[in-house]
Amino acid sequence: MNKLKTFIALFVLCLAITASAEDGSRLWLRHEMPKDITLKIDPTMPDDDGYRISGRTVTARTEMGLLYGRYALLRGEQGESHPYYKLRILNHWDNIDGSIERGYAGKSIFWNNRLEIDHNLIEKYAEANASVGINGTVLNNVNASPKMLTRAYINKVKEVADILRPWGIKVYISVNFGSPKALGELKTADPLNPQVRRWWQKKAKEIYAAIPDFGGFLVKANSEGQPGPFDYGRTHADGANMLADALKPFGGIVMWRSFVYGAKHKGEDRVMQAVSEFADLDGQFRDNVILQSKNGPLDFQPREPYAPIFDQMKQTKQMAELQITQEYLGQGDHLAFLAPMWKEFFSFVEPSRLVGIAGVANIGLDTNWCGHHFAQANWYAFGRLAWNPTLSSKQIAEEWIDQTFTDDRLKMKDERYEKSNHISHSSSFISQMTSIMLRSREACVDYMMPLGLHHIFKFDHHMGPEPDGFKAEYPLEWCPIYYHKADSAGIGFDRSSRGTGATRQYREPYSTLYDSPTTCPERYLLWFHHLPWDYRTLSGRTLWEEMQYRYNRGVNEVEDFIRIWQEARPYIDEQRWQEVDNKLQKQLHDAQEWRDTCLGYFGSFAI
Ligand code: GCV
Repeated sequence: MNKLKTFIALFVLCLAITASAEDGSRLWLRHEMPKDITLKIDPTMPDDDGYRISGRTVTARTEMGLLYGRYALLRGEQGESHPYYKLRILNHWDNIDGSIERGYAGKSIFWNNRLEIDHNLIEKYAEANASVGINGTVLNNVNASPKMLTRAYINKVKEVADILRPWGIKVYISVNFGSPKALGELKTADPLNPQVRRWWQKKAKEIYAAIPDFGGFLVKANSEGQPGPFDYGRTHADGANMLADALKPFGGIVMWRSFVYGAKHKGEDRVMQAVSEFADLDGQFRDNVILQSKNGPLDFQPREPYAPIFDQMKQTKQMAELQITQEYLGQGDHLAFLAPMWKEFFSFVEPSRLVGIAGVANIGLDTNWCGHHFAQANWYAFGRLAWNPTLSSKQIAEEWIDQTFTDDRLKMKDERYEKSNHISHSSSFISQMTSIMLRSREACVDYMMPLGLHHIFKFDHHMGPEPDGFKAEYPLEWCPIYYHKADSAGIGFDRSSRGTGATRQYREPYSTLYDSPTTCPERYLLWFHHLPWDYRTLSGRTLWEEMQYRYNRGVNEVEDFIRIWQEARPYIDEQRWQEVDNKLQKQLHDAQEWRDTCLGYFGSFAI
């Protein structure tokens, strides 16, 4: 059976990679399929879906390993490779009406009001995921509709699961903790109530009857208005364990999110609230519960220090949640390659502390899947790092560019390109594109949040700057002024032991390092400290001068990206060149807006 499934997957792979090179919907999957590949099963290999490639021979213990190895061969790999994490999962924030929370590439590929699934499209999606080793997907938003647990939706989840299965991808769903009550079936959703427990057990049975390899639930509880165990005076552990018990007989897991603020610890520094809510519960979760936390303690800012909850939960299984969709990084308009950001996270949180990785997807119905051609690179990078977090950003960028922009025709051009001295004697097209990608996230940081300033974003949609943002009707933690605290004395959020004490949530040496402005890395300076405008930075410039320098540097970088892109024009098909160029022009306009708005506003205090 497995053999048949993989055969089907490989057959579809052959069809897919012969698709037209100019097809706007294509992803990085475009190599010519080598004709003479040999596939071998070796039961003595380690017990996972890894592979070994020697010349044109792919060897693996499992059929999935052969499929993964095949794609690896296509991208030029040789040698042996094994997945670092068992759980490599996309989280779709797709609503059942087809809209996508923080989605910038059109509507959902899974959901629409007609409850129709486009099998071809889902098949392509599956192939793209399998090609980079992604093996799980949560099909709906963490702000979950209770309807997801009704028969009609379970049937649709089954339909998707059947398409994804041959590609080694399990389906999961986000559940609304209040479902038994919200669906009108019970009067309560109290996790310790026996009827509620039975309701979830029955629901799990119903789901597994339809989807025997169903993965489990993702839960956002008592966060941003979602129901949860606090509503009944219970803890996160009570809530998560109740669901875990229901899934356990079938092998399912619960991914319980730690993204909480404004509930039990309302009023405390927002970045501290997750640790305050969860630290005491360490050791109380079932073994099929995984605590899923965002990489930073706030909310997917272009740069955050790592979230200290990863230090604090020593006996609880943990997953990192990365955001592939660029909610705070220019959305569908800015070129921002995120591998360097995720690598930065892994430099603080040992990959071995985690049992899996989740990525909030950036995929939608747009012809190019992700809104911006270069945003596909973040989907690709997520998969590659979930498979192997030790890969370098450079390697991932080069692989993606090579597979996405260069076919034989373009490679021929590329040789000409090198000779033509358009960019420089020694640089090839790939290295110039890699350079843009590797510099792009840092450029965003410079023009959006230099020196650790954060959450200066416009309300609600989080695109563009609003440094004077304050609205009495919103929670204070949504207001930019809460974060930068600019006044005539200085700027920044004092989270040192003299301020909110957030630095104390970190392990050593970071706790001590972050606590003093003289040892705190400058990239986090205003995240942890409130400093006077004439504070001397490492460059010798005052804080105010350094801010100006960095905002300008960010804008200059985008200008340089445009220059390089202009020179690359002859070597990229016109449609994609033009589409990316339009986006870069918009990015430049936005970067200038960030610089001018922020310097204008902060200057009114500094000067
Ligand atoms: C899914 C931020 C986003 C919300 C998102 C939330 C979360 O607040 O702006 O859109 O909701 O994070 O991760 O739950």
